[in-house]
Amino acid sequence: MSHPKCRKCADKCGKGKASPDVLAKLEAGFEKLENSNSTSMLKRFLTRELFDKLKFKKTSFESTLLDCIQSGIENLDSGIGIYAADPECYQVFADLFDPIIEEYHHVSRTDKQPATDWGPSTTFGNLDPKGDYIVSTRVRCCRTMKGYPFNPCMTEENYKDIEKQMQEVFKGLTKDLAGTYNPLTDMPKEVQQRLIDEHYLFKEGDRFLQAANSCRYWPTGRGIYFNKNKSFLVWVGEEDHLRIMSMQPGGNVGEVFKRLISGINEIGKTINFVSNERFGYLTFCPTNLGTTIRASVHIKTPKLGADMAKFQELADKYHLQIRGAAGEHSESSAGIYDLSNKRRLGLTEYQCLQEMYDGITEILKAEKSAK
Ligand code: ADP
Ligand code: DAR
Repeated sequence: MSHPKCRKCADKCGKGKASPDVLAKLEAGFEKLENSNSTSMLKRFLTRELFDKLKFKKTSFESTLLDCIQSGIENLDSGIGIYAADPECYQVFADLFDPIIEEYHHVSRTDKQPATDWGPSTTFGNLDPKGDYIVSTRVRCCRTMKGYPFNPCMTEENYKDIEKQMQEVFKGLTKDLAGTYNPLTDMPKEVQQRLIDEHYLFKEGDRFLQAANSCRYWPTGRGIYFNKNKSFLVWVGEEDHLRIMSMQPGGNVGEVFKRLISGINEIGKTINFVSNERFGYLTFCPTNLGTTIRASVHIKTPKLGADMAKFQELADKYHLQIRGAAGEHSESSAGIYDLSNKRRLGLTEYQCLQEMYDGITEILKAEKSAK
């Protein structure tokens, strides 16, 4: 089956097998990786035997192993080092993706992702009613639109199609979700930078995404939707086709979660999201599979931050990830940290929120009792 919309098919680069040019790049990349001291999961799991088994394969979108591992070859300091170039990659290159997914998400080969379950969002209240510690709360999901590959294999038309479909969907959002779509193509640089600095908008592709061929045709087909008070937002065309998020100042997790559920359900009435029974909602990066939920707080924990080894130990105990307040690959500033659930595959949406909620509750106790 070929996908006329897909770049690779349009290039007609051959049926079902990687081209000699791709094979040469793969061999050179594998040798570079093999001779490096990279500690990425790609390096650890891609043996020569597995490489030889996978290097000729292509998906029906014409994605190759190179499309998946090029970022990990370019960036030897990657943690993971691999992305799915299209949704089929999780099957075609399963021998490489499976062990990485199982180790990262602590799931087994036979596990199946539970059905979507948002639970009673009224369970979650305000973690910090006085506002002494939690600066803001955000819950985000990633979604893939059926029929399209991911970034490395997308055509300029694909980006435009997805953006056009979403602009129609956004017009139908009402009440608390009503707002405007803001394409990056029309956005003055200073407005873009301010939205990034205020934590609403994604940064321009980092080196990992650049090397994964995720930034071609930029900024075509990229943009951000937000409602009147920027508490419901949708990123279009960044790392995933869609990043859907709800956020607000303070620690009212229940309000943030309820708004996300309402937004996702509204968008889901029109857009077919890609999912399967093993991995739930499929995403470009395997670290985001399953519920795709990252529920985070920006929290002032200067005392815990004074001993990062101990702070990390506490975060690990509650399956929390510590990031800087400017997002991934950023450092904390002024004792404010981004704390979020680490697990998103193998549990329900409700359980992800419960895990974050319970973990942050313990973190607050520890910060309050720290000397
Ligand atoms: P993602 O959450 O989609 O993986 P990042 O971690 O890069 O993406 O965060 C994207 C943006 O969202 C960054 O500007 C980051 O500061 C902001 N952000 C994440 N969590 C929160 C939060 N709880 N409150 C405010 N901004 C947040
Ligand atoms: N470059 C990837 C990042 C993995 C997780 N972050 C994402 N998906 N934004 C790595 O292998 O480090």
